[in-house]
Amino acid sequence: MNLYKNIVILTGAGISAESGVKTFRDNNGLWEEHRMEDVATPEAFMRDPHLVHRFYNLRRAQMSDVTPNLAHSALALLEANHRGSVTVVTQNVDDLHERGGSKDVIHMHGELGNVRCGHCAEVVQWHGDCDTKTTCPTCAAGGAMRPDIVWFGEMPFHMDRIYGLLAGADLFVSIGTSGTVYPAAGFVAEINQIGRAHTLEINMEPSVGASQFAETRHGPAGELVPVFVEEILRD
Ligand code: BV8
Repeated sequence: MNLYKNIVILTGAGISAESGVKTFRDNNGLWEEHRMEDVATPEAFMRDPHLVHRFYNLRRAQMSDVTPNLAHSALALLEANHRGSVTVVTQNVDDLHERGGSKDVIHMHGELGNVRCGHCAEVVQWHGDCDTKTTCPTCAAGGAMRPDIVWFGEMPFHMDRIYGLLAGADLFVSIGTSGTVYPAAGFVAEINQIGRAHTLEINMEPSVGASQFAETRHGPAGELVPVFVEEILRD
């Protein structure tokens, strides 16, 4: 009889690192080349839309060069075989969870594969470059398209659904996140407040919030996540 019914898994850039996707804060991370304020805020987009479009166009183009790793496929295996529910809440904007086979994925910080019209708010799938000349396929407004990404100071997506999932979880696992960005970094405190779930952190090194987890395992996600999944499915 499996111990856990409702499993919520939070992931961050660290789960995509072994696929070759740069993380944000590791030594050669994304922010090293750019100050966060220069590329991931609405003010930055107003100030220099070309720089911001270039930053996201580069990352969107990189998506076709990377493939899911063993951690992504292990989470898909868990979702397919676990008798209860398994939901991935990701801070990542890549599509590696979906390409790894996960079905129930919530992108709280948006997706590189979508752009949004600042004029009519339509969200469209986008795989090429987007720039200040791109017109909206829905309302034909020119120069109003932006990455459908949650920037600093903007409200993350699907928060009601996420807090509902946290309230019903009996296992909360955080994988590959430094625990520096809110509200995601606050989910473990939310879970501990409710007091029903076991909490596990799987990360290369202790995150900022490591002490809030009942259990921590440190090392590469590609190694540790398959072991964790195997344990859960064996129960
Ligand atoms: C909000 C999209 C409220 C962009 C991202 C002052 C001013 C303004 C805001 C704030 C402020 N103080 C606090 C805030 C809130 C702010 C915030 O938290 N700031 C931080 C910096 C203090 N948060 C926000 O602004 C959020 N919105 O609060 O709105 C609100 C309320 C009402 C009305 C309106 C608004 C929005 C935050 C979202 C920002 N967007 N991403 C993009 O991707 O380009 S955040 C960005 O950081 C990514 O999404 C990323 O996922 C996220 C967190 O980073 P991590 O994923 O953790 O990545 P990181 O590199 O840090 O860590 C990787 C980890 O993996 C490391 O620990 C490493 O050891 C590990 N690792 C590496 N390799 C491996 C590994 N682990 C395992 N295996 C490996 N192989």
